[in-house]
Amino acid sequence: MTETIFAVATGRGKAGLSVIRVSGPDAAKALDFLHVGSLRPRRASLRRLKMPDGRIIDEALCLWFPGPDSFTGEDTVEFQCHGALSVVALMMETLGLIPGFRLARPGEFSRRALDNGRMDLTEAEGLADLIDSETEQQRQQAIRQLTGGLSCEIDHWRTDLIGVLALFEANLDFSDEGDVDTGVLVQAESRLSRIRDQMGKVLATGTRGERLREGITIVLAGAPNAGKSTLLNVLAQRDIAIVSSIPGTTRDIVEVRLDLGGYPVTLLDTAGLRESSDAIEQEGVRRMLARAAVADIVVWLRSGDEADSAIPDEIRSIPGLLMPVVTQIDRYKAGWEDLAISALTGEGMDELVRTLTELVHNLMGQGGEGAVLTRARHREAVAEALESVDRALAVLHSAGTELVVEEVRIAMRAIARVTGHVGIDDILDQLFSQFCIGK
Ligand SMILES: Nc1nc2c(ncn2[C@@H]2O[C@H](COP(=O)(O)OP(=O)(O)OP(=O)(O)O)[C@@H](O)[C@H]2O)c(=O)[nH]1
Ligand SMILES: [Mg+2]
Repeated sequence: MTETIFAVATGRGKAGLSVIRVSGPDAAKALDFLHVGSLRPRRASLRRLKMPDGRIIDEALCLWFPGPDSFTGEDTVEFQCHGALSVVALMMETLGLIPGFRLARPGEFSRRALDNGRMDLTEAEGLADLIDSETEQQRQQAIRQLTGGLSCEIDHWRTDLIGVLALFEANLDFSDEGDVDTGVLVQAESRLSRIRDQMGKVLATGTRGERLREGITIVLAGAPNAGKSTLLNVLAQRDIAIVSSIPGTTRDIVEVRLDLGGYPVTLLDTAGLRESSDAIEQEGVRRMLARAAVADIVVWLRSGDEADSAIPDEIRSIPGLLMPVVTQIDRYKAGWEDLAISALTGEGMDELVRTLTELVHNLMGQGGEGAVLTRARHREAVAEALESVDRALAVLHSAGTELVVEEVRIAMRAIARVTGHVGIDDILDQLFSQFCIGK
């Protein structure tokens, strides 16, 4: 028996309103229990919510969504109460008194929407990403996935792969010994090649989607006094890191989250790189190198008077992008080859931000472009499907039909994992019920 669940859907703390959601077979009981009475479906009604003894809890807008036309697909009630901590606490307590009602677990409403076929796995992931999104590009990517961007692409592949199976099926029905007509082979080849190209294109977006979800890391590195902490404070527009003229001021990593042209970025201020006998400073340098080694971009800062100094090998060898920048140009007048800034006067800062944004954009791409794989599990599944399609193409003209069909089946299973669509075997069972494969 499915339990009826309830939870506060809005943020914690004092607010104008709090939305409380109830979903499950007994959701309508909440309306009786709170003395709301009957409601017209999907219409907001202002009602007094009362305790069993008749005392008023709150005056609230009440909504009734009979299943299956609700977010979860189940009967659902929503209360838009006043956002007072006291109201929310009493509502939770009162709903908990209704037999068969319990507090929802995290994500349980979405889980039920998934189980009831109201959305697929990629759409559920898109919803989670939308709620977590901090920047415009993240929002665009999440909305795209939430509205079926990736599932549409996968559905196309699935339909096309079923089409390939159907070609063989139709052919085998009419041939005696399973010799496949060359016409069928040519058609299968062209369809499989098309699927391969489409999958290849989506896979070529690589880890961009994942990067956009997680944000990218930019490390500010350089010799002591290069102006790393000053630059971090200017970019963050807050006084976060300690700045002083004493070299070796920063030892710990100082992290700040930034929105750079709509992209989420974590910016790191680090200890200045130099030989030191100070154990704490040595540890700071060790931490800087460790973070630089896994950063997406390392900005190597040098003050104007050291602009000609070579970039140390430890920094040159990092796998991420390296961007050399000359600092404090208000103090040292000369022509610089690298991008040059003064955090004090703001000279060159626009160009620095523009260049960084461009680098980040190239790493992550535009959230609104095409179908994007936003999780490693998407990438692995599509790569597996592509391998099978490749193998099917390779054996198409030489090996038996069974091998081709088997590879197509594997490809279908792999992409079905992405959307979490079960029942793929049903489609195949139906398709192959008269299929004389392996006779
Ligand atoms: N004139 C001028 N001074 C600057 C500029 N940027 C930083 N400074 C000064 O340079 C000194 C060092 O700056 P910091 O930002 O602390 O340098 P850092 O690279 O963080 O140094 P460590 O933490 O010791 O590695 C401070 O006195 C700053 O005020 C600039 O653009 N112009
Ligand atoms: Mg510093």
